Amino acid sequence: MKIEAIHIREINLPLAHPFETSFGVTTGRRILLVEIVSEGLSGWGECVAGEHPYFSDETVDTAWLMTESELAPRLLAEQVASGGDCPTLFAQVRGHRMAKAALENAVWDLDAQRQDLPLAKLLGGTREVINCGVSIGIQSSPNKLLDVIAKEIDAGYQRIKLKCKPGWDTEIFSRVRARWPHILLSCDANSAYSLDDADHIATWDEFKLLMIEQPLWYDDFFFHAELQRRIQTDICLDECIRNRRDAAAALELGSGRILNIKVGRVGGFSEAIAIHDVAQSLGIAVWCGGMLETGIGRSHNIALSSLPNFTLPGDVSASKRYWEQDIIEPEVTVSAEGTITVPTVPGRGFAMQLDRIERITVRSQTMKAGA
Ligand code: OSB
Ligand code: MG
Repeated sequence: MKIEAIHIREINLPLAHPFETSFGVTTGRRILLVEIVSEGLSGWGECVAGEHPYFSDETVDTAWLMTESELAPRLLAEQVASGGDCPTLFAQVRGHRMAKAALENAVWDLDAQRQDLPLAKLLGGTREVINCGVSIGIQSSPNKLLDVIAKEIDAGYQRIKLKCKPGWDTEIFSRVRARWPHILLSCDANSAYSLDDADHIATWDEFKLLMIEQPLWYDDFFFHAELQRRIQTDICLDECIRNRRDAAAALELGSGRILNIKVGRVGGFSEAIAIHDVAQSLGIAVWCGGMLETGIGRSHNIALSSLPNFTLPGDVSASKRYWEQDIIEPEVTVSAEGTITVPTVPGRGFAMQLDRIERITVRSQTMKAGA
């Protein structure tokens, strides 16, 4: 495909509700969006890097710099036939997977439109609906948390994930289980514990959690294997899985028994699909994680979640949980059964609200082929 221009922009969007994890509170997002223009069509991508390097080492500013100075120029200088060509094109650049993913996913988004295919189909998706859970941040009090959970269960969500950290864990799980003995319940520590906490974490087995997500260091899967041997509850890996080789190594080591796949964390759809396939071949369930995305990243997560081995409810939920008003049309909505319908129209299946995007843009740049 002949790529004529790449527009990059940063938008600022306040969250409808602050989101607190073991690594901090997010009240609004600075988000890098990329738009790839070719033959009258535009493919869009969203970079999930945060404002600070707390979840991963990338930030919106490092992603901007890498996109502008290294990645976009490669895409403009070479011919790509599909999104699947991007990893090779970007391979010389080490790391910066979230920046790479935004561009690669925009190429897939564009290719789906060119081929008149739903993005989900182009990725190999087979599901008509995806199953949705919610990730609930640390709250100001346990009672506030119970109110939030009640609301999400009423809305139909199939799985509740609680952000946790030392001091917001055992007591909280106990209160939630006392009220809802049978819901699918999990927790996500975002690396807030060490192996010294193994006996403490083992006491959570009584709460029959579906999984414990990334309890130990963000870059470790060796010590997670030791922890997994000492507890009954399944460990789910998020931060530490960067690619298909990490997935294969971690599953072989026994570091966890479930994988959270985030398309930004692993560098784009190609690698996300490869990890999905590795897990499937080993009989390991995966689910799609979220990074507080706008409708662009959210629509891409919906398409990815339609692949066959996404058997557990993911963190992909309704736009209104994040934004007063999303930047796509229609917004993402969730049914009373806690599902999202996978679009069957060509492309990502949601239109861009271009005027609104323009209004919330704080910086932008255009790069052209041959310039
Ligand atoms: O660890 O899954 C995580 C949000 C930001 C950074 C990391 C994580 C999260 C979430 C929220 O859990 C998922 C979502 O609702 O988008
Ligand atoms: Mg996580």
